[in-house]
Amino acid sequence: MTTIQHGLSREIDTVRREALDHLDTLRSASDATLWEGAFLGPKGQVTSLLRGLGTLPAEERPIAGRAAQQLRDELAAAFAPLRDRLETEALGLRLASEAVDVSLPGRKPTIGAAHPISTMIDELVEIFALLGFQAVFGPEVETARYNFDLLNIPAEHPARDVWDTIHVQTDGEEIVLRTHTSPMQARTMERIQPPVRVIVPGVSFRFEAQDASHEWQFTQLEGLAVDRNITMADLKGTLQEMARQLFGPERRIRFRCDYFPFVEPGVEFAVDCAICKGRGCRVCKHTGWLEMGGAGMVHPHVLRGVGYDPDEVCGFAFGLGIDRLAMMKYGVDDLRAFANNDIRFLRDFARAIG
Ligand code: YSA
Repeated sequence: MTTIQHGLSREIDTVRREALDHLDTLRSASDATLWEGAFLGPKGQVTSLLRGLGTLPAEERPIAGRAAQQLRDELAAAFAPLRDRLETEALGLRLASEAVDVSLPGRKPTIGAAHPISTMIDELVEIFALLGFQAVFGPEVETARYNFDLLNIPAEHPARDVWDTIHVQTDGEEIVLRTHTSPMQARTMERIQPPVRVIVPGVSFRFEAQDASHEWQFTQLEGLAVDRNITMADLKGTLQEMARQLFGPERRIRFRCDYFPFVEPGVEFAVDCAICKGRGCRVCKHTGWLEMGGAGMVHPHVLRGVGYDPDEVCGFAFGLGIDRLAMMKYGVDDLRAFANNDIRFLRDFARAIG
């Protein structure tokens, strides 16, 4: 053996020992990849040994080449089964971690429900439909002409102060957020001829302090019936039947004289407080009764204002507070609960009324 062959043989032995020692320490597929790169890869130690053969004298190359090739084959043979085993283990681990557990319970979708006030409106529309009333809807931003003038409340009339009005425009035509649903009385009568029987559910707005029975934005239900020979008894019977259908026979109702410029005579309509069962509480201000609305026989000025002849036709009208009806129906002691969107209240409510 020449000196050169001797040196190469030592070098091959060193690489073999190092590679085989290192092979024993491999524990994962990524360890195996690193090992392969370090010894058998294009920049690995065995490959650089083979490349170095080119620098040997021609007569030395065949022997040295065989020895280096033998090392390569030997290491590749030792490495292949180990790499296969480590790769199979890695695949097993990955499959186990990515597996879908089909026994896990699914996530329940959140199902919404109608808002209590919407439920109340639907119920009222149904009750009044059975009594022959059709639901119509009108603008929430209204002219003073419909909100006041055509309801017999001209400018400078002191009754305008009763409705704490939110103005949208004061220059030119006076525009307001409607303070009640009553403007739809004139709008409806201008459009159709008697007999008229409509209800108007909708939002109203007032610049008003809030408490358990007052909101600055609330919902009303207007009612209007115009025909020949309509009397106060028709009004009373209609509201009595509505209350019976809505609350059941045990809830008592009360009519007392009241004043509204657009009716003559006028009444206030109240029910006995469902919160304290008429004994008196903070909601009914310790009277045992809660006002639900105003009503009366349509004033001749209003009929004349829309072109009807008050000698030929007459009618009744009413305006009910839907939030207050809902308070009494569902035993809610603060009407602000309907507007502040506390999800727990709405969820309990949806559960309670199914
Ligand atoms: C009267 C006669 C008619 O021929 C027609 C309608 C009316 C009612 C009149 N337009 C009106 O608005 N009267 S009212 O000011 O007494 O309100 C009627 C009802 O709406 C009240 O009884 C109450 O139930 C409700 N309401 C009024 N202001 C409220 C309110 N609800 C909650 N918050 C407020 N701020």
